[in-house]
Amino acid sequence: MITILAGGTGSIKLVRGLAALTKDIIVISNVGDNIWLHGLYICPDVDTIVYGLAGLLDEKRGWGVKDDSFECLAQLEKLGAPTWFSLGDKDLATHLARTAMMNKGKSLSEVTEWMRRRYAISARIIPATDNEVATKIITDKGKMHLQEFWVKYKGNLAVTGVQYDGAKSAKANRKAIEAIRKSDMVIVAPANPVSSIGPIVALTELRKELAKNRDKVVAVSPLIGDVAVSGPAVKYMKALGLASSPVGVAEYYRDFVGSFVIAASDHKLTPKIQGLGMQVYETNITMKNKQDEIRLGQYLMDRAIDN
Ligand code: FO1
Repeated sequence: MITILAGGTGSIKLVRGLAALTKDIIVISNVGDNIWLHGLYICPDVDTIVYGLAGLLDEKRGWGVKDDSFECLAQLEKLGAPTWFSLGDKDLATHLARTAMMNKGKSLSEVTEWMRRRYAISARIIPATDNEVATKIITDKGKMHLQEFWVKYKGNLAVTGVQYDGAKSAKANRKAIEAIRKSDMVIVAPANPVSSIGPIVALTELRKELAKNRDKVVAVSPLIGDVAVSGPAVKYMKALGLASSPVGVAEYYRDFVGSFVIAASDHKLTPKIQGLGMQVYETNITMKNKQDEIRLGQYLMDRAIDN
């Protein structure tokens, strides 16, 4: 069994590669991006994983449903409602159904489990916690939700810090803890370390469980050289005083990751990462198509057998 810690756009490719190779995979999903808008609970990273595995994802954008329309959004605009966050008509079905079920007392895990069954997805998808955790970005314009910073302000503000509101008191999902304990290998997807993996490992019990199982935790670098595979990873890392390189990511993960996979082109960084007590693997980590996703998935599964 393989467990993978995942965000959204940067993670789905590897999740899909692994899912093509085995049914025995559990995804622990970030919930720090979740936001309430128009009275609806939006869970971008959970939804990207669900849509990606169901074959519904808009691959170009990396989020939302493919071939979606935005009629509802246009109507909201006419009503003067905030429309900076583009919710597609098909995507809205997810948020409507989820919010209605949660209003009747279902947890986010229960709703996600129901959804993956409706879409006949064999991988299990577990939100890291059923409590609300919100990633907040501290900027020169004040503290704001990650979605506000990234979508409303297009990431064009100076960042001085990142906080995970609610994480201290949030309870890690029991099934996520069990998955870490029972898996042959735990993979940290090539996701934004601060905004996708950060909110997951900010959950005290979950981080402790990972640290206990450090030897079987393998992270794939989200950076090649000093360039992020997707999104604003470098901006957040700089704000936290981390080096914007795979070494900076490895330092951030050092207490709970035992092996680190980097691009072969970053070979010169290997000794530094080994110096953090990690095994280092060098390979091609770029995923441009389905073959790439499966190639990297297979590479990681082979490492699980090696261990
Ligand atoms: N990202 C954008 O850049 N602009 C949007 O309008 C936008 C809408 C949106 C709607 C649903 C959804 O699930 C994701 C959406 N995203 C949008 C992506 C999202 O902001 C982030 O990229 C993720 O939260 C990061 O993982």
